Amino acid sequence: MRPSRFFALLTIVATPLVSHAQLEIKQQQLPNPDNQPLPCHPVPSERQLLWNETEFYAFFHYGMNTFTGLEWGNGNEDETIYAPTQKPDPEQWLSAVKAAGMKGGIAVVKHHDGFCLWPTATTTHNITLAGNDNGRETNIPQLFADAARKLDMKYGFYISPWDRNSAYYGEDNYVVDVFLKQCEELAQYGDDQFEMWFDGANGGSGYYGGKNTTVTIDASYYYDIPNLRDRIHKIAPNCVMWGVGGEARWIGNEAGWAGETNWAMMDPTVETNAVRQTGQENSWLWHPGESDAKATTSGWFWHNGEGILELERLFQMYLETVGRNATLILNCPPDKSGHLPSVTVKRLKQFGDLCNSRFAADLAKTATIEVSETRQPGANRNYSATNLVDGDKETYWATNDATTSATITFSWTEPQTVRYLLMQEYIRLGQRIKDWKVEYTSDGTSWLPLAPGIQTTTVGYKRILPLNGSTSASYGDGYQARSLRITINDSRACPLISNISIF
Ligand code: FUL
Repeated sequence: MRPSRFFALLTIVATPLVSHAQLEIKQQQLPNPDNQPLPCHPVPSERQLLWNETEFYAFFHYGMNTFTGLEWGNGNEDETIYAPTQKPDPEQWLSAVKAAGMKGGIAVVKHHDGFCLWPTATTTHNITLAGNDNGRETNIPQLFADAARKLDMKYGFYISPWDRNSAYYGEDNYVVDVFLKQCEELAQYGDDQFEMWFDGANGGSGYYGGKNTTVTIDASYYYDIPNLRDRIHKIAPNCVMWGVGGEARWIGNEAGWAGETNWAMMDPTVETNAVRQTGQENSWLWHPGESDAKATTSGWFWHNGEGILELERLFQMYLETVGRNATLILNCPPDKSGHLPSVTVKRLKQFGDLCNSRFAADLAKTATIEVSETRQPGANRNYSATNLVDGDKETYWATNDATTSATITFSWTEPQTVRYLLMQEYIRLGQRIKDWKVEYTSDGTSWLPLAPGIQTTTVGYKRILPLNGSTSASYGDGYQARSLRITINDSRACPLISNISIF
């Protein structure tokens, strides 16, 4: 090649189509008649936003282990062991959790033992060979999806990538002919699914079609996740692929708590539980946290003598997950009859009643609101403080671009008893707030701090602060507030808040 042609080619290759500086100028020049703030990246996808709004939903661990008493079956269990004493009733499961205020549920339809609760074409290890008609004739994912639609709830399925029954596990054809096909079969039960749950567990050893051996895989590529995502999203576009699927993250513990500081961003290649619990302020990926926890006292699956957690413990979990910018998936295992036991049903109803009474009258709605600054309105959009209390998730209060600190003060003519503060950022444009505090005054002059000992750093999709600083005994006598003041000390970009409630 002649040198001049070589250098010409090099110049073309070395010149980026649009430099960063040019891109910024272009963005600023875009017409913006509504004066909308620019996104503060990364931002959630539409399906991640919808998923976040589900907030609190149930896990139903039910299957072969319910009958063997194991937590992790080996994969060699005879199909006839699965023999529900009554016809399993997913509508009963979902009705019970709806009474607790949950907005949906995920049914485990294949655990690590590989037994499938639907008549799959991929393996004979499924309900068609169950021990009785109750088992053989109950297609769990089908009934679960039907019940969710009837009850106006969201639904999805847990399908274990690890399969201790399959002779092919560890080879390519397990992924192509078994796992991906099973996921596709499940997607066919409804294009309105909100989440598929892919557990990371892989204990290695198992029956594996009689090999009784140990198989190790590298989950970072073995399950062909990009292909899985594409195939499922073609069928169910709003279905978030959880865990191994890479669209939402495990919160790093199974005890029902997220970090007080909790960013929705995280680099998924960082694998420490400490980072999963807090996320990362400066990460490149929107990777929000979900906390999986048990409502009962022993297993994920129901066992003889299974008890249910105390009401206040459940409420604490709620505050430490939903109240800390994570979603909560709370496990409520059906028993051998294929129903939730009556103690579970009763506790769930009590929990719903407790939440309804503690979060009853929203005092923010009756307050006068004063803010230190309000963003300049646009032609068809304003950013005023009334947006904080209008119940519309698409409106928000904002400051001007250059302002990253602000105060919002709620005042009443008479002192009010306050116990909880709930705040929500408008996360469609990114999670921003990184340092804030809350205070109150009862005499109108001296301000006292609230939520002692709690890190008031992040907010995110939802933050609920117990104002006495205790998540385990949060109710108490409350505080007599004539005014309550929120001070935002620092934010990654101008703060955008869609909702504030005070109870
Ligand atoms: C874990 C699994 O190994 C447990 O059996 C359970 O399904 C839990 C929700 O996830 O990693």
